[in-house]
Amino acid sequence: MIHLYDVELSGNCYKVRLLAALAGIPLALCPVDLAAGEQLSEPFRAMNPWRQVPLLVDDGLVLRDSHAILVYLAARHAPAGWWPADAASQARIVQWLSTSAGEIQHGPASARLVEKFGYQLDHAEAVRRSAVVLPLIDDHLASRDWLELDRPTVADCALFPYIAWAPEGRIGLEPYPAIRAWIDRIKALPGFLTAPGI
Ligand SMILES: N[C@@H](CCC(=O)N[C@@H](CS)C(=O)NCC(=O)O)C(=O)O
Repeated sequence: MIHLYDVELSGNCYKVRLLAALAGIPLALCPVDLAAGEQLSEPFRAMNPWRQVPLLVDDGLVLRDSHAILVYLAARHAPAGWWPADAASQARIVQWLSTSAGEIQHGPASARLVEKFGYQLDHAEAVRRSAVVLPLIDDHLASRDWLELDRPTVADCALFPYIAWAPEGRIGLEPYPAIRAWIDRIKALPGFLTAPGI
């Protein structure tokens, strides 16, 4: 059984739960109580010295980082299509994994950390960064249904949580009709898994 150390309100964890649900990969969820500092405990640190979720354990393999986990699960356990076989298609998807870890993390995800969880980050800066990346994504999606390869892939799973949760960081999605339509398309996929506030 594949185990995911998980926090329900973490977008990084939701990326993994979403792919698993859409691709039909059974996961055993192991909830981690961040507020109680469980990620700092000795048993958890022994598995992940970075003290972060998500953390995946599969048959002796221990993996941290949502994007590494997405690639592994899709390549190893998902039906063909979620992670393509050819280098050019893989690289096209990795563009979006980098966008997720960079512009999205420092934009809408950071704004939500401030508004929902009280983190001492610069909300105005997160709003400014969101106002750069969201129009680029909206333009990109104006002429296609999915981020790459004309089908849902791990790229869509990586970007969905923090974009769909952007309003929780006081970043409205009204100016972005193509993003809103993409969110609705993802929600309509067979097996879609929701999360609180989505
Ligand atoms: N690059 C990592 C970032 C993971 C991360 O920041 N996880 C947060 C939850 S979303 C965490 O575990 N924080 C631990 C803490 O707040 O002490 C990924 O993509 O998974």
